[in-house]
Amino acid sequence: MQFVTAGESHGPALTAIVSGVPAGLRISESHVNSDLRRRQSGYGRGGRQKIEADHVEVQSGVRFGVTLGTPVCLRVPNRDWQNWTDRMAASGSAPNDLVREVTPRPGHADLVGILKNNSDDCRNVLERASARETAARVAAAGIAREFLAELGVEVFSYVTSIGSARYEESDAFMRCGKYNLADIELSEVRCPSAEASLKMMKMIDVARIKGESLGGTFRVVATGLVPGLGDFSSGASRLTSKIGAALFGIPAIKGVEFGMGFQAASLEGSHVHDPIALTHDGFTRTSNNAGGLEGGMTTGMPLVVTCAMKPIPTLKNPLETVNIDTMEPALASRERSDVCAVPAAAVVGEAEVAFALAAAYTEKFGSDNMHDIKANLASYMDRIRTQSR
Ligand code: EPS
Repeated sequence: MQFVTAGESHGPALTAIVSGVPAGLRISESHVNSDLRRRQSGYGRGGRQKIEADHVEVQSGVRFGVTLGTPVCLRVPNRDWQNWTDRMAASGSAPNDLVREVTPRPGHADLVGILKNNSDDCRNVLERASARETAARVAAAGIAREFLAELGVEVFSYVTSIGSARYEESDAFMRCGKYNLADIELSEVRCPSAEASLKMMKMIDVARIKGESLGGTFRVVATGLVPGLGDFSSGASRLTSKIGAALFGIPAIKGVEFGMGFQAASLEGSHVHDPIALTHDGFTRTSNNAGGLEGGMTTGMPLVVTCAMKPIPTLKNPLETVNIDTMEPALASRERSDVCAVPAAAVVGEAEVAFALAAAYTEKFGSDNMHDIKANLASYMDRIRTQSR
């Protein structure tokens, strides 16, 4: 299963084409729309989210709510397009009063993008570099999530810090698979602790008053996985590489840790590796410091990945830059922006992980149709049960 997206932040729409989708998978537009809504929400979002009400239009690959095994094309219209029709027109020439973006924002793709593409207008870069594009990824991953749900896999996320406000968890890698999802969804910052949520929201309030922006960390968790997804035989085929690459593809993600991550580097081996035990259900682990991956393959324990997001580059009190017309020092563009988008990024993280997992399932169990995939999965699980007896 693969996807590609197209579309600019203030163009008519974002589009995703998902290929390799098995036939016979039930798709609910309302499930996809609910993920799109979750991506738009979160304390600290800016004015743009008051304009948009993201929803998906299924353009191909689905008939009577069931996939045909053909490419699925999804469209998410941009409501803001109506305010940009002349400035973002696909044909004709630029309006006489067009204001080019000439003060690149430090931290955004603006400067390096225009140098790379030989452009005199940062808008030619920022429109696509904008995290608005992640709406299309979330839509695409809606297909992956329906597929995973049929195979008993659930993917969710929660926020562990915003700025210096942290949610202190004990035994996170074992416990996080058991969180009450309603607690996370009801928190305005997607944090399961009401107390930590308040601290994070206060942090965002202070940043807003100061004209600052904030980053943070979030975890993505997947439960119900079978052991052996991914591969150990080459670097690129390791699921760790694939999930890592997918998560680093989200704008502003600066770090990805699997399980214990960086902490493992400072501990002795016996405090890191997860002991193997045998139960009536087969092999298990008595801890999950590896975060559900060993040798680039799923262990069958919950997959736990933590991501670090940097603060959003667009600042109300902007940093210094250089005007690319005059080459004089200037202040960076002050576009409308979010103060903090960590809760939204967590939902995008879910999407990336869901897609990587769905691709791993189709790689292992086939991708023609749901009936055969389920039969292949059942036979694999039978064989594993026999092997662990
Ligand atoms: C973004 C700038 C803002 C954000 C946008 C990402 O958009 P605008 O410039 O239209 O105010 O709101 O994110 C989204 C629109 C979204 O849906 O997530 C940027 O520069 O990256």
